[in-house]
Amino acid sequence: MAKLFLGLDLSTQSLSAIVIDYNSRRVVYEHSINFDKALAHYRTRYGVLPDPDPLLVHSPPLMWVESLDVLFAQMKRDDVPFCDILAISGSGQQHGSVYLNSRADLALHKLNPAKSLTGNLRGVFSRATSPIWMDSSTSAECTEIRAALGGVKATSRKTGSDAFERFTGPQIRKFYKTEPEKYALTTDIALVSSFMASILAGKISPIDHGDGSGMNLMDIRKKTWHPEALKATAPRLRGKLPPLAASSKIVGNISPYFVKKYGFSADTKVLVWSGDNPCSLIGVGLIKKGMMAISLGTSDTLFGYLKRCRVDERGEGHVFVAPTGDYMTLICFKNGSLARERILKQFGLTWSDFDKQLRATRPGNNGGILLPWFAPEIVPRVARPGVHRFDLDPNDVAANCRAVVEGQMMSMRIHSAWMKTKPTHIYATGGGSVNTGLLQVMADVMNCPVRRIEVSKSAALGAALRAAHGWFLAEAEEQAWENIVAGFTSPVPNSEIRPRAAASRLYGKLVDKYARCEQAELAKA
Ligand code: XUL
Repeated sequence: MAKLFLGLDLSTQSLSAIVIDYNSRRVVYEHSINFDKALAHYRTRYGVLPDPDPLLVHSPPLMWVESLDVLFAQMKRDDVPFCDILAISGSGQQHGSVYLNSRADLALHKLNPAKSLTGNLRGVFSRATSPIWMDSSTSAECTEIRAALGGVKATSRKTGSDAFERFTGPQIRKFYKTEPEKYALTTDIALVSSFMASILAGKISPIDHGDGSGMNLMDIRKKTWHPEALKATAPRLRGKLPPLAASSKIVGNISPYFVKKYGFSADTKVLVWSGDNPCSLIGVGLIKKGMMAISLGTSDTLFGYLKRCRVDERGEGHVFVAPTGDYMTLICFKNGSLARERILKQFGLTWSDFDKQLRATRPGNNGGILLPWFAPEIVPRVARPGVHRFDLDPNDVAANCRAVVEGQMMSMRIHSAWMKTKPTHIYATGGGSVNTGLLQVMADVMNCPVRRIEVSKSAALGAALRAAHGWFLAEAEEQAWENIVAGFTSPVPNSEIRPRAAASRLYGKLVDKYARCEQAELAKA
């Protein structure tokens, strides 16, 4: 007998669904709705509203509402057995916020299946557009909040992260400052995640601790709203925020709207949604101390499980509550593939040439160092781009290929040292992880075995696994997280790359040189 759980993922560009059968450990259905294509009438590009100001990045929340009807209609056509789904949870792009007026609560309770979701919810917004994680227009508000909370170190200690432009608190503060009348008309502020859960459950949903950690508003240790942070952000804010809840919290049974329209069972449980990064942590299977993943994309992201709450007092890395109730970290390096591709282009190489050049050079690159800040960097914070070479000939093709990768990996090692957790394994994902030369440098620099995993849709899978976990918990049949993820998340067979002792020893010294070069350039800036 199958045990079906639905995981949804509302990302920047699409809404995706994964249905898993927990008993057979299989993904039995997957589908994605692309906003630009399927909902072209909202005129988004890559899921966001074009704006002449590059700092302003908003999306229309009504588009997200409509995408749910479009997705479920397709799933119905595909004969997904909605009536057998036991529980649903979801993953939302983190930090984005939705502003609701006094009509929202009633409209959610009374969703009318004779109308579409947009027909039901068109009038519930006090702000027509939602700032999302790509928005970086709130530098002034970050400075104000950081100052009110006592500086970078204090802000990180209190909320898990320094104040960041895309985080929800600074975004709310800007809304309050620039549109005070609309702020006053706002009765409820939701995250993308809690907004979608509210529609499914037909009532305002709590914000889960994981996504709540990305707001600069939650006390990262107590997992409650932080009174000082609320005060530093905007007046009367507490009354506009929902309660916070653990990631296993059931919001309620699914709204009758979905029962009548699509044939869900009235008993289907809706769990709180979480952010895409906490969901991906589970989707990739990082549930134990020492488990870390590095995703090699346009930007490189290091994320990992933390048993205890420990924050980065330099304010570069983020700490979020993990779905397990423990913690996770996320450190984003902007110059990932972006930097590797720039070297590739500069020397007219293909990826296979790049790999050959890496193999033709020796670990340590004879002391040659490259700081790969082709674009402004997030970690470490570098506002003005610049590529800096030390003991490195800018025309030496092979040495530059090695230097960009070694530089990136050494930077990851240096800027994740605050976690004080030596990884037992690193799981490499993302486009760049097919390059084994690159993974060897990663293993040698981090002095840790690297395994490759394929994780398309890791956030939706993580959401489905969270739904399973929460459902079993509510049935008083709690399952250990190891059981929950077993069979759904596993490395690519024979993909393990082990660190080489001599190379690791050499990097142990070279990181000090890299750190000195970095410090020297940061001091100049
Ligand atoms: C994390 C972040 C992004 C978004 C969208 O801090 O901004 O990863 O969650 O994916």
